[in-house]
Amino acid sequence: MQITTYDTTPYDDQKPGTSGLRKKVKVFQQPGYLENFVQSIFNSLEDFHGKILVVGGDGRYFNRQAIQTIIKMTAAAGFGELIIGQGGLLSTPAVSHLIRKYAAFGGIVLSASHNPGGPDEDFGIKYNVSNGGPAPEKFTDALYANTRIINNYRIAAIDDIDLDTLGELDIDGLKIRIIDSVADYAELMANIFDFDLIRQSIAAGLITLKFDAMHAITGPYAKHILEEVLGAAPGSVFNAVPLEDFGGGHPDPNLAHAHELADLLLGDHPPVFGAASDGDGDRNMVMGAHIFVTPSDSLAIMAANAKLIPAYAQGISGVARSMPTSQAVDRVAVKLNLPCYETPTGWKFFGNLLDAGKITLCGEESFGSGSDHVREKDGLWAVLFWLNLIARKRQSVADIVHEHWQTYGRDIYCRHDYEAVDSDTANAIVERLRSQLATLSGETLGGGYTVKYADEFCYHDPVDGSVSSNQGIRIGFTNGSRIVFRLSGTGTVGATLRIYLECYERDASKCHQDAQIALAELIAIAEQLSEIKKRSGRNEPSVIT
Ligand code: G16
Repeated sequence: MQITTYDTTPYDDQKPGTSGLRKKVKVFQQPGYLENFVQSIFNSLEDFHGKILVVGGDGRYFNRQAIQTIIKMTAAAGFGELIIGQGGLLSTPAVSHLIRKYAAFGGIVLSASHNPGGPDEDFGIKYNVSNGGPAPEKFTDALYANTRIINNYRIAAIDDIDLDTLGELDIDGLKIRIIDSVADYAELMANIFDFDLIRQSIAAGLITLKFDAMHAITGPYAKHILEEVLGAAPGSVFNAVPLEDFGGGHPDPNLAHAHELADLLLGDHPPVFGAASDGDGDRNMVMGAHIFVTPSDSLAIMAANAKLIPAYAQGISGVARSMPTSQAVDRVAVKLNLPCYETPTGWKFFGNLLDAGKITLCGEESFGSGSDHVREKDGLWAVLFWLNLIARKRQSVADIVHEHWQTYGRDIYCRHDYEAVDSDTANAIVERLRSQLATLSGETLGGGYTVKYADEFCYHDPVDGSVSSNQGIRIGFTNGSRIVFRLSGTGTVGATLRIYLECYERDASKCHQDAQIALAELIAIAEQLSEIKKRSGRNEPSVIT
């Protein structure tokens, strides 16, 4: 195999964010940009010669070109085998599963998740380690350091590979396997859930459903599992063909962007169950007839009912949530006497807890939930969990949620995002908040919200002892309410400021209030403290979820 070494110079903007490197496609198309980053990944790894690498992406614009480049660089780097999804397609949870199933050294996921795709939109690349999960901070820090000093990259002189034909190739000792993107994942799901029961409930008409794949990666997975295996009516899965630009949509499963689904579920004659997932298939939104389930509530309900699912019938070891996620799951943990961990935003922080067996279920407010079956959040897994639950409990989604609130009370929750704010303005807002932390405790804000604590979240990983500081500003009140401020680590334009708001309502008769109304006073306090509207010149958040 002929290998050519090309001289290069570093780009200074290749610091991985919350979940890998995400930039505009045009940034990735700069000469050597992708190559620098991929070579820096390889330069940060040791002892991978002859081992397996899994590669796949969500099918967005630039996916195929990037995969051809990565194949040539992988060959030059000395890996022994490449496993690639047909057409270059693999959902993020499927990559995680394949790494684990085939004991691969690691994997490369090509996706910018829920961000839009197309020549003028976003692309992304992320490295996952041998447990199947996103690389930990220690690795991404080393990777970033390597991007700052890189001076060459290596490419093997091999022709482009046919990504569409299943089968095996051997190129000068490098084995390349093009595999069915769906089969292994579908088998895994069948081993977790009671497919027979779900199938019977669908056949009996007890469950009707709609799944919006948003023209993203879960289309083929959902078509196969929900329609072909479980027997949902043809057309139950819609927007099912992955497109390079997601059909011009924004593949973010929330009420703002999955509006086709929301209109169906909140309109006349809704199905029993509705769901959507994002660009790379790791996020989920769950709805029932005339009800939206917040991701935080969904996690709590899953934890409370895990015993009804075959894979978790023997009990779960513990639960975890990211810090800005509501405290609903904490209440379940207390009642069931389970350990409960609070981690920084970013799925990578759950990896150690899952590997150590300290938790079985985990989730985030950002429409992510998952379990120890893989090391990524998993959109379709969450959908199947809910279908299994509905089939077992023979209740509507609304009844399941209301029964939960009856038992535990409701953590009324919402998130306000201010997107594409000028970076200097956003940093000044964070600094302003930071400067108030030392003196806020004990103060009473609004009409009677007394500050119990005000700090910046710092995580001490209980497994490896690593410390992650500056993970978001928290202001907790004596009545259990909370405001959290964070800068997003996944945006590609300016800065995205997130405000997470929650209050607790124990009285079930008051649990049905509109979240924006119940949280109105906290929203006003958040503005008083941060002056986001005043300083950014915005009248309202870009998105409310
Ligand atoms: C990624 C991470 C999640 C995180 C989310 C939002 O998800 O894996 O853990 O919650 O980003 O992060 P941020 O608030 O920093 O934008 P995804 O689905 O985008 O890969």
